[in-house]
Amino acid sequence: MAAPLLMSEKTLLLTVVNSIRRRHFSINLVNYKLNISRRQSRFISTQNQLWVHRLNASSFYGRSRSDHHDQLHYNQHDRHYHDYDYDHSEKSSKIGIVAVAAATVTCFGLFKLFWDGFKIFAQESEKPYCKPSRQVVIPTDTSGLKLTLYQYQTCPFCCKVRAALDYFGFSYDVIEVNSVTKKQLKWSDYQKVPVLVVGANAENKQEVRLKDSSVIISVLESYRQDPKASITQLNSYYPCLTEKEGRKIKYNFLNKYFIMFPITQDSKTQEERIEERQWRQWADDHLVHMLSPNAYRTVGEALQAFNYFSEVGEWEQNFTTLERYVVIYVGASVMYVMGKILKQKYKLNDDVRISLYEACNEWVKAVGKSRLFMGGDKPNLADLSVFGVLSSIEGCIAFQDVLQNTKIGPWYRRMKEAIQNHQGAKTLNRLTSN
Ligand SMILES: N[C@@H](CCC(=O)N[C@@H](CS)C(=O)NCC(=O)O)C(=O)O
Repeated sequence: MAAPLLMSEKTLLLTVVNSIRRRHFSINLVNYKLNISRRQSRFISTQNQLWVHRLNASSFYGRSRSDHHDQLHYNQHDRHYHDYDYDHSEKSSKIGIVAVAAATVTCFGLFKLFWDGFKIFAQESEKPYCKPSRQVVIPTDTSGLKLTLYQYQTCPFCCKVRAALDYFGFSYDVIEVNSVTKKQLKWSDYQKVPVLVVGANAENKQEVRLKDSSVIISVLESYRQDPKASITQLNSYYPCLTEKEGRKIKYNFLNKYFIMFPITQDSKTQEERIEERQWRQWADDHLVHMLSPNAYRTVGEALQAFNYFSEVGEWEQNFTTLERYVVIYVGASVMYVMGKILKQKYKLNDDVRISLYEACNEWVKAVGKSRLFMGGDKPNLADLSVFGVLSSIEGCIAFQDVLQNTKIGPWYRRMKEAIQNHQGAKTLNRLTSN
């Protein structure tokens, strides 16, 4: 990956350039350990800069706070937040050496920047045409967005995205990705699903590839709130930090539970927003971990689950017979073992069903008796996320057990109806046709 290298060079460059400018050499570069969600921050963009705005504070956090602090900003190329904390005590007489070093580093940095940028551009532009597995057409969709969802039909994260797309009445094409060969995703350096590709249009000169289910949902919701905003710009508010974990790459999308919109258009209270974010995160960080140990609890249940996935994912149409059998039998065996590992990892009850029931009851309690949905009379993004995650195991034995042993049924059925009828589409049409 080019980004970490680029980052260190840019950091070095900035450090040297700033040191020359200020004629100070002792610079203490402090990596900001910024936990956006904990700070409950809002980002407001100005071109390539994101200003960090604390909801509870009256001033922009990102503005120059003193002579000793540069403003906190996010630059598109950095992929890191930095605060430059200058120590003004030391002065140097070695300006010449530093100037030569700076020039060398600058040249090298610029060359690398250009080269890496070119490689990324070349790599990203190679997406071949892929025939959609199916098309969802909502006649009332006036958003003007051409959406293509790369997905696994029963991946909980993809189900979350579909729940949001369907509820809000977006039309979209679906490309079912082969989970073994991933040939439909060969063009992408990000090898996970879902990926939502937004085609080029008047506002978006180039197509935009949205990664991560929560980012996708937040971008779509931000767009719904402010249909004049470009998707490219909205996507830039969710920068991705990558980290190598052995051979794996870990992706961390900042702000992914935050909606970016003009303050004046927000009809929710701060408490409602916080609650919505918390439960969206809960769906990703807690509820989702209940699924595999429960769906693949026994070899029989694992096979039943994979046959169900094959049916709803239309694997017969999308994969060759051999591929399908490999995925079903190998997949079921692997996931049976994985289920046991995940049970340990997430410290689930010995009887994994108990943990699943507890999670569902926790959600029912959070919604409470006085509201139809967590969002009140209509679902909010937390409702859609929890529903999406649970719906991924709808055809599994575990889900039937959940309906029989918890009180989640009525809420789940209300959600299903609201989504099937695209009840959120009214809002979409009203917002986007203005
Ligand atoms: N945080 C991501 C997680 C996505 C994810 O882990 N997706 C799984 C499928 S459920 C995946 O693509 N795993 C990689 C693979 O199948 O190779 C999101 O919310 O979209």
